[in-house]
Amino acid sequence: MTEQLKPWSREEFEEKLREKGRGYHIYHPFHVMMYEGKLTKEQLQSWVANRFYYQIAIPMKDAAILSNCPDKEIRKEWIVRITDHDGVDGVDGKPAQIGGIEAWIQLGQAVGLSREDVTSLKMVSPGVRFAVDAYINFAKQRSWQESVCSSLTELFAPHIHQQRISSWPTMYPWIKEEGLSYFKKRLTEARRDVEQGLSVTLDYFSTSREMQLKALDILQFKLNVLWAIADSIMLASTDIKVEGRDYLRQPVINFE
Ligand code: AHQ
Repeated sequence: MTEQLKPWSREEFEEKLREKGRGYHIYHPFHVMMYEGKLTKEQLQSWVANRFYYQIAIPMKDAAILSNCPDKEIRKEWIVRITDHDGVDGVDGKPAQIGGIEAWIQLGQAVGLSREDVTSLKMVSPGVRFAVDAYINFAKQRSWQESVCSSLTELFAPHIHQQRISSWPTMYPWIKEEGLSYFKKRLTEARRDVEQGLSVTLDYFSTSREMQLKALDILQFKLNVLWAIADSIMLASTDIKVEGRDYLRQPVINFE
């Protein structure tokens, strides 16, 4: 049926992509509680430790996209996403660049975790692993254009990074200021990333209404990945009381 419909104009298509922002994880109750200063120190620590699993996945996801992309010009632009996260060692007198993964570990230390608490992945919940692995596998198995499209949740990322930069010093004054450097770093990187991602998506998927609807479904898949990550972190870091009974989030099982 959709094949008879004309494709949306480039502007309309971009608007439809941006309208998907209504499902962005900034509206997830866990992130709303974070913004409102309602998270405990333990919940913030759990979020940082769990989200580390997503952060270390990004370069692998981007390398999967590169491995599927035959276009040298696209690869020359996309590859910077890997060094943004892995960093660059100082060579020939050039200064080293700290990457996002190291900055995230410093965020962990700023919220009171040890480097080992974060890098050991011992605090990462099964649901977070499942959602992040689904994102990496998507990038490995789908076309590079579809995986580029899935990265477009970053259309909405500067807003959530700015929220943290603006609210944490007031809401969580115990967090060391340097912990925010990751979010400040991403503000510019995300805006640059999205320019390329949007251009590829608007070009590749605008051949038909059916393809444009497919792009919206791909973006929804990634929105679901981010939402599922927040769901899992919220469950792993919140004491559950149901009908007056406390359910420990880490069940204490005494094997007699
Ligand atoms: O720190 C984030 C990041 O580096 C990326 C890369 C991009 C992608 O390729 O999917 N998405 C993304 C995101 C990052 N941070 C998330 C957050 O809430 O801190 C948001 C997330 C995104 O919007 O996709």
